[in-house]
Amino acid sequence: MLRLSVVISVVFALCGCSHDRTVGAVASPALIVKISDFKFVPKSVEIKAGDTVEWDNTSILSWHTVTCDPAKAKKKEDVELPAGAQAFDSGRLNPGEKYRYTFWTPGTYRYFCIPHETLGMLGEVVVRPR
Ligand SMILES: [Cu+2]
Repeated sequence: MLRLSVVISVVFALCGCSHDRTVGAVASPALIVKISDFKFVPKSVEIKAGDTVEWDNTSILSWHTVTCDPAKAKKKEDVELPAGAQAFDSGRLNPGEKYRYTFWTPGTYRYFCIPHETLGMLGEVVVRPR
């Protein structure tokens, strides 16, 4: 059985077929930001307009959020959105859960984690024009 699956994999690799299991129109991420130890890693990332970022909560115990919404920040300076960009919020991300967001408006986005904003759990996405 193992040999058969190896043969099938080789055949698929040789024929160049796409066997992507992604369902629906969710874009694959340009990069991944890990959420661990009450930090976003890397803290600051740079992408191009239309790219998708995935946040991956690799924490064992804590839930977190990816929140870029001035209305939800305790401190104004912890959040920033380019003019015309929509606020967004992942909601509660339990350990092992992921969140994806596609950035269309160029500029600087500064975001935070709702329960840990005061601990300095902050991140930044810089979106360059295409
Ligand atoms: Cu957090």
